[in-house]
Amino acid sequence: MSAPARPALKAGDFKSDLKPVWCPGCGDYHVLLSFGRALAQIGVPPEEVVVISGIGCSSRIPAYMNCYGFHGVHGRSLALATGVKVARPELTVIAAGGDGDGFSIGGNHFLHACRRNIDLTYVVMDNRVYGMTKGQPSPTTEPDWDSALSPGGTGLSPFHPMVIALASGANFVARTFSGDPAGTARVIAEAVRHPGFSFVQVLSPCVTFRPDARDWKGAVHAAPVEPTDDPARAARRIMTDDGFNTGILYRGARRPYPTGGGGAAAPAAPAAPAELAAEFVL
Ligand SMILES: Cc1ncc(C[n+]2csc(CCOP(=O)(O)OP(=O)(O)O)c2C)c(N)n1
Ligand code: SF4
Repeated sequence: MSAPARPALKAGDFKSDLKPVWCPGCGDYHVLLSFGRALAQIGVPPEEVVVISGIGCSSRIPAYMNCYGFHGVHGRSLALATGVKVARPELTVIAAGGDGDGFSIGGNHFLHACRRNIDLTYVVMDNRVYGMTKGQPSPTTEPDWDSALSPGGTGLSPFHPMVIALASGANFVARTFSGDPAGTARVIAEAVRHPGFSFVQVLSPCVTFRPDARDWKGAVHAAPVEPTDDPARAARRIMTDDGFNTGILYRGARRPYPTGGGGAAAPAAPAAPAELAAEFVL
C-alpha cells in the first residue's frame, strides 16, 4: 500500500510557536513570511530545510521558523551553512542575517562563499544599520546618514553587496524589498532552486533606528530589465543602479562546488568520515 499523499505545504507550516520580539513595523516580519511562502512554493518539507544565522535582530529568524535551525555566532552563518551543506548535501540550506553580520564581521566569509559556489542560498536582511546594537552605521549605510552615533555621517562609501557578490563568483544575484512579501518569496524560491551560491539582498527597514527607511517603500522600483547570464552586462547594470532597483539581476551557469549530493553539479562521491579522519592523523 502506498503512503498517503502529503497535503500541499503552506507558509504557516514553516512558522514556529515562538512570537517574534522584533519591533512593531520591522521589515523582518515580512521576510519571515516570505521564507515560509518560498519554501511552501518549492514544496520542500520542514524536516529537509536548515536555516542558519549569525547575530542581530534579523539573525533571530531560525527561532521563528519550523524547520532545522542554528543561531550561530556573529558573522559566521556562512561558515556553518557550508559545513552543513557539505555534510548533508540533500538538505536545503539557507543562511540568513543582517548587513552588519554579513558584510562587516562576516565580510570575508561572504567573499569566499561566493567564490566557492556551494549550493546554498544567502538572504541578507539589509536595513543599512546595526539594529540590535542600537543604530551604529553598517557597511551599507549611506555616507551622509546623520545619527547620534555618527554625527554628520561617516563619510565612507558604502559597500555594494550585489557588485561584490557578482565579482566574487555568486551564481545568482537578486534584490527585493521586504514590503513586497510575494515578490520576495518568488525570488527566494528561485534562489533556492538555482544551483550554486545564490545571494538575495532584501531591503528590510529598521523602523526604530532608521525611521527614514520608511521612505524606501516609495523609492523601490522593479528593475526595468530582464535577468542576464552575462556577468559583464550584470556588472554594467549594477554600477549604474540607485540601490533601490529590485528583481533578479544575474543567473549564472557556473558549476557548483561538488558536495556529494544530487542536483545539477554531477558531484564527486563524498568522503567517508573515516577517510577524512585519516587525512588528519599526525
Ligand atoms: C563578535 C561579536 N562582535 C560584536 C557583537 C555585537 N553585535 C551584535 S549584533 C551586531 C550587529 C547587528 O547588525 P546587523 O547584522 O545589521 O543586524 P540587525 O540587528 O540590523 O538585523 C553586533 C555588532 C557580537 N554579538 N559579537
Ligand atoms: S531594532 Fe530595528 S532591526 Fe531590530 S527589531 Fe527593531 S526595527 Fe527591527
